[in-house]
Amino acid sequence: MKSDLTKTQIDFYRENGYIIIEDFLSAGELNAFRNAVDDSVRKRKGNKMPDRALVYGEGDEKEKDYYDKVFDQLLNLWQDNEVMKSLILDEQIGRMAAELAGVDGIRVWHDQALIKKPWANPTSWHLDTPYWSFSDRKALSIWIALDDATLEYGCLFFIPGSHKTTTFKNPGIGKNIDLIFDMYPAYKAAKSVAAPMKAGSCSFHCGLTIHGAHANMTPGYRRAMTCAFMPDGNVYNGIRNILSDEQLTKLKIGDLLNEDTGNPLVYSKAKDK
Ligand SMILES: O=C(O)CCC(=O)C(=O)O
Repeated sequence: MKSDLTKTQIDFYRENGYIIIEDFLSAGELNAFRNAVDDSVRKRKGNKMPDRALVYGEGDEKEKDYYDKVFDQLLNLWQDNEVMKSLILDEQIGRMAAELAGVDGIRVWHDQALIKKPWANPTSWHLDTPYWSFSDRKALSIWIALDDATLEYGCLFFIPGSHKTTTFKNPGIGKNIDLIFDMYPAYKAAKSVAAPMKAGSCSFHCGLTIHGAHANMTPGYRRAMTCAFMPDGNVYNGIRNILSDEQLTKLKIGDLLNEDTGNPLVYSKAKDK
């Protein structure tokens, strides 16, 4: 795993709200994580969450036919797949996320396998952080390409610098790819950047960077493994997202989200000395 970041890479991330790291995984790691995702797909039998029959994303049900064809989405593979656990809880990735964000400690919020099947719909422009149960401008995700994610297969796109001005208000993610510009008309004229990646490469993006992905214009698969990271010390903001019924009954707005079972601290600068 190519886990060392240069100052130039960190500066690029802070300025643009994303960074691409080519050849992040070794061939052996790529093969192992690819197989692990396929294994989870088989075992989950369509369940998105490891511990409950939950369909993630409230809007999905209404327009199931369309959203089912954006991607297959499995969450928290680290909780029921040992190989994925080794990836998601890897301290090296945690350190990269913390260094890019500029924080001393980072927790896993949730992981996701995002699989664009043959001829999948595009992923409309959206923000991530407004969906999460905490509000932190520094929260971010890693996105690892497990297949070649080219322009044809549904690569990511970013609007560089957008993370500096977007807010925690949720513009949603609609069938129309441009819905976000109703809330952010200033970005309607912005230049987007494609992020094609070879299998094994990865990107990090800030949860407030406007991003989306192309349709899959091929009969092949575009598998990606992602993980959202929450800077340590964040508090509950009242949004449910992945929280369980049990957590919801206990949590009050303003409570620390520091349960190691659900949101493990994967990197702490204090322990890294
Ligand atoms: O993989 C995709 O199509 C979209 C990914 C995404 O939006 C994310 O990882 O935040």
